[in-house]
Amino acid sequence: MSYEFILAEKDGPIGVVTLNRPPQLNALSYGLVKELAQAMESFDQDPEIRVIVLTGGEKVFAAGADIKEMVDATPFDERVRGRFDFRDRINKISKPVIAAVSGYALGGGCEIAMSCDIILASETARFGQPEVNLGIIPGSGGTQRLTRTVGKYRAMELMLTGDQLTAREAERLGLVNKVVPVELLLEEAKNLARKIAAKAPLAVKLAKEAVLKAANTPLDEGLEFERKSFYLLLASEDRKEGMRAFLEKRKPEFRGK
Ligand code: CO8
Repeated sequence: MSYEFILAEKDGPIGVVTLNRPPQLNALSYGLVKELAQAMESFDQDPEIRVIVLTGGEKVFAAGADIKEMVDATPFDERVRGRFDFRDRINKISKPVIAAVSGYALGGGCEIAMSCDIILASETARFGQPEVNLGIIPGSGGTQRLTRTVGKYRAMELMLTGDQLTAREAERLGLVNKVVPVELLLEEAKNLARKIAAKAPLAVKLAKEAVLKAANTPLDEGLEFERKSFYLLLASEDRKEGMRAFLEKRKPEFRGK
């Protein structure tokens, strides 16, 4: 499939999606968000792909929702266009998604990064929720995901001032897994993706689901989900292969079954 506002390419078991509206700092127009949902779903359904890397290139991740598109929008326009329906579809991707963030990740851009599973950042990355400068608040998970990640007081300050975090600050606050030089960012993300892609796909899928449950469920319910997933994986061919390979001192060959 060819896209207008993003690039989507395969690199072995990795699906790389690049936001691609550089003159607008990858502002998240409806068209872009729609294509992003389509591309990510297409990789999610592709049996050759095991991990998705989402990036905006070296200069900018995304400077937020497209303000030009929003300036005259009524609540009804927004609802009919269904921006959040596309966002919800992005949140439902079942394969691991690694965000490779360089430059600005602001507003909806920060929110898209936070809805990924792992965030790698270049030294130039800047994270923020500047919506308050526009008279709005984050609309795509920022108030909840940022608060759960960095805690109430830092999230409150960021949300109320619109200030930005540097990559190092974000790393210290647990918002970023690792900071790397800009020229190495995509390769580092792909290396990490390859490492995950070599693991048993069903185990990876259920591990992701179980970790995500931790944010949304009481402990007892999360533990129950974990236990059921554990039993389920005992029935997979890959777990037999994984355990046998360990005992036979060889590399496992996982088939996602
Ligand atoms: N929307 C539309 N155009 C944008 C946006 C944007 N968010 N950000 C930058 N641009 C455009 C500028 O208008 C400019 O275009 P032109 O060259 O035609 O004038 C071009 O990109 C370059 O921008 P600047 O000249 O401003 O570049 P600077 O380097 O001086 O500044 C900044 C970079 C700091 C990133 C600045 O552009 C900025 O503050 N941008 C707006 C950031 C912002 O407020 N983001 C939040 C938007 S609201 C939001 O995201 C709500 C989320 C709702 C959910 C979304 C679900 C997908």
